[in-house]
Amino acid sequence: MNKKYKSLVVVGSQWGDEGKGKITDYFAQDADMVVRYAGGDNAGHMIEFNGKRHKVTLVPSGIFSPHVKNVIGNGTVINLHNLVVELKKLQSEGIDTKNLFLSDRAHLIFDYHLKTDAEQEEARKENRLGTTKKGIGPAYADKIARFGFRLADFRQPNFKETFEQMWLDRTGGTKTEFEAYYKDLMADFQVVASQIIDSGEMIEEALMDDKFVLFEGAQGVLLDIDHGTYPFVTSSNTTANNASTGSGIHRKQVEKVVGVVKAYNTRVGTGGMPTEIFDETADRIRERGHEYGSNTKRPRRIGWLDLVALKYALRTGGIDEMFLTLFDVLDKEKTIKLAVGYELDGKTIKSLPANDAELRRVKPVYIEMPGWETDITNVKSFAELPQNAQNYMKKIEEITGTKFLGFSVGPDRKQTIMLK
Ligand code: 2SA
Ligand code: MG
Repeated sequence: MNKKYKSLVVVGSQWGDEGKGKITDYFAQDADMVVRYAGGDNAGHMIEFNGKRHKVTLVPSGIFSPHVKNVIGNGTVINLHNLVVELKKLQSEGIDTKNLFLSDRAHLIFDYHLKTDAEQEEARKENRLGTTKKGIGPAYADKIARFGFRLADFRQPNFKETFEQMWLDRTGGTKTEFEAYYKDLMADFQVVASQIIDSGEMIEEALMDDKFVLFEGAQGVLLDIDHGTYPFVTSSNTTANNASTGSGIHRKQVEKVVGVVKAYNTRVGTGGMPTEIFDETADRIRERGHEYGSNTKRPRRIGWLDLVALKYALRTGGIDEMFLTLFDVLDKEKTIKLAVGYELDGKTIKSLPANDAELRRVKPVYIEMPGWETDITNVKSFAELPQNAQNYMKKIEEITGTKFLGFSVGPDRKQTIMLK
């Protein structure tokens, strides 16, 4: 059904946790390949089917569809140890992981990156970003500064010596400690060694062969290192623009971009969030939506859907169509607010300010919509939605000028409804 596209990118349109894993898994059932092009094991993608809940962090969500090849692209950062732990966990749940491939151009996260991440957060004091402490930022910093190591480097004859020098410099550890670390590293490497490939070549071949390739974004547009709410962002380009660079194909091979939009906003970590709310509505939404960090268990901040931020994300993210998720979480609300404008220091502004202090001062202009106060978790079509829920979707489309491709009313695969 979804094979009408050759390639499709699924990205988050807010601050992450929009339900990308679920939507990717839905499309993956018809796909031949699923590719992760950015981020690392800071992501947490939840997938539910046959009454079971699964989670992936670095492994693409296509792993739950046995016919799908899953590729971790060159734009990602890989913690080999955590990857092996993740693979073992999936195997223990009966999931076959042999269809996983890793780009030899992907960079690696080592113990010293984790340590630096924690130290930098500490040093930032009240300005800490609230990172996942997975070493993501320091690993990308090393990549850009050309101090990084890639999977391909394991093939270098002098890899051990070069890496030893870096490890000793960075950690201040002893040679004996290095030997122990290196032994574990090599053991983890051996687990995946036969699955290391050239991701660009593998994807290109699939596309030439008329296969359907899905690109799975991590985090969301507003956490993008360039377009997000800097400095409270992650260290990669999360937008669909990076699907090509981060996987080794060219931009024309990316056909369509689907932006996953949660029915309300959440954010985990620091930074401005104009529509944030703190009352019992926020608590109700947090509980109903299970809004806790999937890796770190941190309670997520809750807010009304912010259409100014969403329009910005649609524009910078090159999003063609939207997919509404966690729609049923709003079932209990009597009134639902939508931010349709921003005021900064008494003046109307058109879009998201680049400066975080300004973003924190922004006053959203709201419209209020009556809620549907009905359980929609068993709805099978748009027509079956209560009128007020239909109106909510239509209003978002009207204000953003972008159409919904579908919507989701619960965590299960079956609770996904396509509009066409
Ligand atoms: P990092 O660790 O350097 O990428 O953190 C930088 C900022 O990016 C945010 N970030 C996330 N936001 C939402 N979800 C993420 N994944 C996990 C999840 C997070 C968790 O799915 O729940 O378990 O807490 C994710 N990863 C990074 C982060 O909060 C910082 O604001
Ligand atoms: Mg998540």
